[in-house]
This record gives sequence, structure tokens and C-alpha cells, in this order.
Amino acid sequence: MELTLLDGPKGEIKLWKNVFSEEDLKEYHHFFLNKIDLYQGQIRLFGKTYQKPRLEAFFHAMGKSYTYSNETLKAHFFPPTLTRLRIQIEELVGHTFNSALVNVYRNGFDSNGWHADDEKELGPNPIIGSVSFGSTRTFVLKHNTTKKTLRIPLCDGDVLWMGPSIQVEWKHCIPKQPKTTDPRINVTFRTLYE
Ligand SMILES: O=C(O)CCC(=O)C(=O)O
Repeated sequence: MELTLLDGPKGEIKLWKNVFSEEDLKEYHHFFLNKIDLYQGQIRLFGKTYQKPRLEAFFHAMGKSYTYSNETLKAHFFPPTLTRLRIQIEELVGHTFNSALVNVYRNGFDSNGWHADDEKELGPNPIIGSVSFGSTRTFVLKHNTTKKTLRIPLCDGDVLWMGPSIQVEWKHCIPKQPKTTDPRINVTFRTLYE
């Protein structure tokens, strides 16, 4: 396991590589691709409704739903495997979370457009713990005013921590990567407040 502090946003991005054992990786892949109810949500753009280019599921410790991209995601309670992953991530990054958004990118044609995780339920300075499994995809961050851009390849078993200024000062996205044929799973652990 290694920790890389990325140059840039005040050391507020940390990346851990090779966090999981082979058995954990196998278990988490199987769990997220086969054992949870994935849902294809909708997004409204310029007055038209489209299917989101990825599958999602949302989990909250108290079953509290989450409104994101103008859509309310129904919450599931944490199943034991996801609780185990949450505790692993909390111990690694030193922060506790009460919810998790799972995104499954079925192949390189799935994507996630420019946004910040800045919904008001996340509080003024959200801290995010993001875990990736499966295909490597590039996570792109762009600063809101300087337009400085960081490209971070997120590989199987990587954990990315985004500190309190990131959702305020930067936007991020996962662009399409058409040569990628295999799925990628991303789990962002978050803290939702009342
Ligand atoms: O897939 C990723 O790495 C990012 C997911 C994301 O941007 C989000 O859940 O808000």
C-alpha cells in the first residue's frame, strides 16, 4: 500500500494504491456487480430527459434518501459487505461516513459529467472517500477559476480522499473512454447531515 500526496490543491487530494487483498478485491467485485440493486437514473439537460450513462445505487446508515442531479435516489440500508468496506476506508482515511453512492460504469461508453459533490445535505465542506474497482478510468479535476486540470488514473483497489476545499473549488468528471470494454465500480463514501 502506498500513499501519494498529489501536488496541487493544498494537499487535499490523497491517493492510496493497492489497498485490498486479492480475496477482498474478488469479494467486492462480485458484491457490487451481482448483489446490489443497480438502477439507471435519468438526467434532465436543456429541457430534455436522458438515461444517465451509468448505473447507480445509494446506501445510507439510517435509510435516508439523497437528492442528487435533481433526482432523489432511494436509500438502501448498508449490507454487511458494504459496512466492512466502509470501515476499511474510514480506518484508512481517518474520517467517518454514513452513506455511499455506488456508480457502475458498464464499459468505456459510460461516464459521469462535470459536477461537484456539493449538495446542501453534505454540509459546506464535504469530505469524500472514493474507492475504485475494475477497469482503470481517468478521474479529471478542474479548478473553478484557474481552470488548472488534474488527471488521475483510478485503478482497481485505489482509494482517493478529497478534502474539504475540493468540492467548493473544483469540479470533477469521468470522461468516456471508448476502448475500455470492462466495467468499473466506484463507491463514494459521504456524510449526509440532517
Ligand atoms: O466514478 C468516480 O470516480 C467519480 C464518481 C462521482 O463523481 C460521484 O459519485 O459523484
